[in-house]
Amino acid sequence: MTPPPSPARAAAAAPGPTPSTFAERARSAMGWLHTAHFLSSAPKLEHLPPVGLPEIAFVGRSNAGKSTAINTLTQHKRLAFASKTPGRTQHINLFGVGKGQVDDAVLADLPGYGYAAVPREAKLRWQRVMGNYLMTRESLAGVVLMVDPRLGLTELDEVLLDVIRPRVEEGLNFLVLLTKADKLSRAEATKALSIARLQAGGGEVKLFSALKRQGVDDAAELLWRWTHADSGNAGAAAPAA
Ligand SMILES: Nc1nc2c(ncn2[C@@H]2O[C@H](COP(=O)(O)OP(=O)(O)OP(=O)(O)O)[C@@H](O)[C@H]2O)c(=O)[nH]1
Ligand SMILES: [Mg+2]
Repeated sequence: MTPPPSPARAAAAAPGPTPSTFAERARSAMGWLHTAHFLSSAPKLEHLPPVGLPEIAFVGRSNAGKSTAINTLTQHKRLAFASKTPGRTQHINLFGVGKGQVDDAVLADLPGYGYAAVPREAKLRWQRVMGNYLMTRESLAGVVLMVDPRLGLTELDEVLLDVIRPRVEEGLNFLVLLTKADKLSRAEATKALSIARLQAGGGEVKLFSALKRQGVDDAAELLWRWTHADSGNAGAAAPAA
């Protein structure tokens, strides 16, 4: 006989009141993201446990701001390792997210690419690992490509776009976040957005600043929707905070 669900699981499954305005949905999504906690860390794809929950990968050049964005979105100071020194993140780090102590999604912080000081062999090895991850990770629900708009989409970003394009065409969620938007004037931001939109081939592109908390609510609400497409609430509401 199946045991009754634990109170935590039952609470997590309960739909709760349906927040209707964007502000309410974003607040709920931020509450959901705040439950993030370290799950596991792996130097290689084959060491990565299959979690079986919808996973969102943060990818991009070294120093683009991936780890900082995860810390900002989850409202934790040092969940992911952020640093001024490029190449800080060396492993694939997974973080579980879910209310009532039941994870219902995973955030993956990936090491950045394009860091000049990395030996060529290590670079190539890492590009293969990441290519494999993006092509084969079954539970992948979405990819957030973090791009420093002062550099624009680089050659390696273009390679990554090519790698994931077939999966995006099959429905994989994809978002380009233009990071460190606080460093741009309004005119520069507008220009960076239109260039990145062209380069991303019509994919969604948004401005993001961890420093000024710009675009944080938008990204949080989107991540929740990506990972709850089957809950019947897709496009509607995050669970009550
Ligand atoms: N001004 C500003 N600086 C930021 C922002 N986000 C990140 N940074 C800075 O950018 C640097 C790199 O940030 P990380 O989050 O470590 O970058 P990463 O993409 O995880 O880098 P790797 O782990 O090397 O791939 C740090 O010094 C951050 O403080 C932002 O929104 N505004
Ligand atoms: Mg990092």
